[in-house]
Amino acid sequence: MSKDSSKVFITCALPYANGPCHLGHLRSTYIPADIYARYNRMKGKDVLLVCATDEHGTPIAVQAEKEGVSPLDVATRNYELIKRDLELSDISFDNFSRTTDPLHYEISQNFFLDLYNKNFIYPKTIQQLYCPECERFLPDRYVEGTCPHCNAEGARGDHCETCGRHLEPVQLVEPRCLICNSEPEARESEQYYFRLSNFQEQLKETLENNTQFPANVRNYALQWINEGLKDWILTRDMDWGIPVPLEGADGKIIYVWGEAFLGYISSAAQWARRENTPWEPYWNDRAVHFIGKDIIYHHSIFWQAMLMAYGCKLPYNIVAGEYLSLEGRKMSTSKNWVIWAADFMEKFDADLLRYYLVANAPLTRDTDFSWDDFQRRVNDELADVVGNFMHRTFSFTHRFFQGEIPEPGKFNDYDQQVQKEIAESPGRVGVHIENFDFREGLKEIIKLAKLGNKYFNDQEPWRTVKEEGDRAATTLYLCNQIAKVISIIISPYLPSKAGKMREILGLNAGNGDTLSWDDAAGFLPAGTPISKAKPLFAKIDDDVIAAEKDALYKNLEETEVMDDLISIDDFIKLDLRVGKVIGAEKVKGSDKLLKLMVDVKDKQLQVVAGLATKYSPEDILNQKVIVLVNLQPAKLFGIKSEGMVLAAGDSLSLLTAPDATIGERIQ
Ligand code: B3M
Ligand code: ZN
Repeated sequence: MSKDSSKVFITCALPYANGPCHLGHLRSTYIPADIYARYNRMKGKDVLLVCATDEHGTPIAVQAEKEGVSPLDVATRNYELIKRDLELSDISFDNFSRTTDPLHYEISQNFFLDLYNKNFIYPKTIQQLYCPECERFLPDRYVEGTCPHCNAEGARGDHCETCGRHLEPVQLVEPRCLICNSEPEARESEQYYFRLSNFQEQLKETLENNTQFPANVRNYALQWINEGLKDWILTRDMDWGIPVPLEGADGKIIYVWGEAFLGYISSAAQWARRENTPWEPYWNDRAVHFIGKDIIYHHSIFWQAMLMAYGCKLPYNIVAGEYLSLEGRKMSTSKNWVIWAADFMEKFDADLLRYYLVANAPLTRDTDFSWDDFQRRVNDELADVVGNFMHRTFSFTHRFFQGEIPEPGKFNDYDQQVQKEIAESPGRVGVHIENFDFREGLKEIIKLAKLGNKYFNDQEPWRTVKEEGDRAATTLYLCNQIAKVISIIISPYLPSKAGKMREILGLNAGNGDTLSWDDAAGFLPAGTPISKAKPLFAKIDDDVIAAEKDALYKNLEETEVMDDLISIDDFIKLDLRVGKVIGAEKVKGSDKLLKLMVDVKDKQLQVVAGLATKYSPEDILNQKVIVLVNLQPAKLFGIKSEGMVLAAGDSLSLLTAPDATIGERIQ
């Protein structure tokens, strides 16, 4: 094969070792990276495709603490699962490492030290939450509390799910330690910061001038940069992680995002040691990162700034795959609204998934996995178009030409047009892949198979074979050439199916990466033996899809039962009574609140209610209302409120029970 000596360093975002892979991971990151790697290998480039599991970070530590095992146990278990999932998906890594590997520790610590020695990392004393009960500083995710912005409860130390804002643990109102539930206190602690703000201008320039970066990456990143970059805290007080390699920094680790990127390098370095060859030339020729869109910030800003500080070449591209939803709903592992890679691959070939996820939408758009659509694309596109074309070509060759590619006659215009398509398709598909438009490349291949079917139909070889002349031979000659070029250029997308196609054509059936892309359009000589056609793509039956949907929706029902329904015991806890409003006045300074006195027979409760925009004190006085009487007292506008008067949400329509007796229980 033609050898192009240039090298490509390709990485996939390191999956967290806190669970196996699902289809979302495969769609956004691993499948596109693998297509790109396989294509480049076929182009004769020297490719290094690396990844590793990201094994530090609080979620893994929290999970381990819950299970009563070590974080390394949790990480190891998940490393095995993830590695298996990625193998099942046919991702052709040259190396798959772990961030708990000693080499990764060494490389990350050296990198940290380098930046520290260059004064890009500096110490600063800050307020952090300390749990006196557990006797330790609490990392972000060990704390929960009320969001200071939107008042939502259960906000995490670093993020409020309700309003989406970033938080610092010390900002939480009424924080609680997630380990022991006691209230942590703010204490001073020294941490190390990375001078991210120094790189504001340089990053801006890089992003503005880099026309290679896809629009989603550039636009997001430039927006953040324009909002202004602050220095970034790079260490934590915690056991699980890579120790900060500085004196007096005992008990401190490098923040997981401060070392995870180095996993790209340490995985390559591990490979380089094994292969006894340097990895640096790969990085220096061209580095391409494949990531999910949720970590664009980290790669375009943090990582690039760290590389600038270190003083090495920046990545050629950062390709960010957008989200995959499932049957129109957001995927959720906690609700089991998810398809795990291993479950999928137990029933279907990886290539069907690879096809579907690429064909479904461009990488830069969110898209949806739907079982019906998956079935439709497999049946209508893979089976009916590609499979059918190959099958009729190979069967016909057997039936009428003794299983050999026939000698063609003179090409007419139509034949020449087909010949031209064959010659041009590898180039066209290649350009799309080089531009990271994987879907467009795949569409070209399907178009070629469609052309093959049309040509076969138009030429009617079943008729011309009975006539004088070599029309049928020419038709089948060209159809076999179409099959051949498809069997090669579809290889980055569907490596295993492509191997099966090539097996029939007597070509290298194994790893397509060793085939030359540029020679793909070369014609097989007449007389080349063709094996018997074997079905390449079986159609998926309706009942198979129905069973998958049933299983999936059952998960949803089960978790919804758990999530949304309460038991009768829960309901009984609510002490709802009929009460008579015996006093009502406006709360001074508020146009929403009324202060009510409600008689519920055995006591009188003071209730502050948000009803003033709809009811005047006179409207409400003497009404028999429904009151929740066992509510924890709270202060509203500085006034004590001991219960809740029920009203409909938006309309504020008051619930009343005119005929009921005061004190009667609602049940
Ligand atoms: N471990 C996974 C994620 O946020 C994270 C990626 C690290 S890449 C250096 O998707
Ligand atoms: Zn605690």
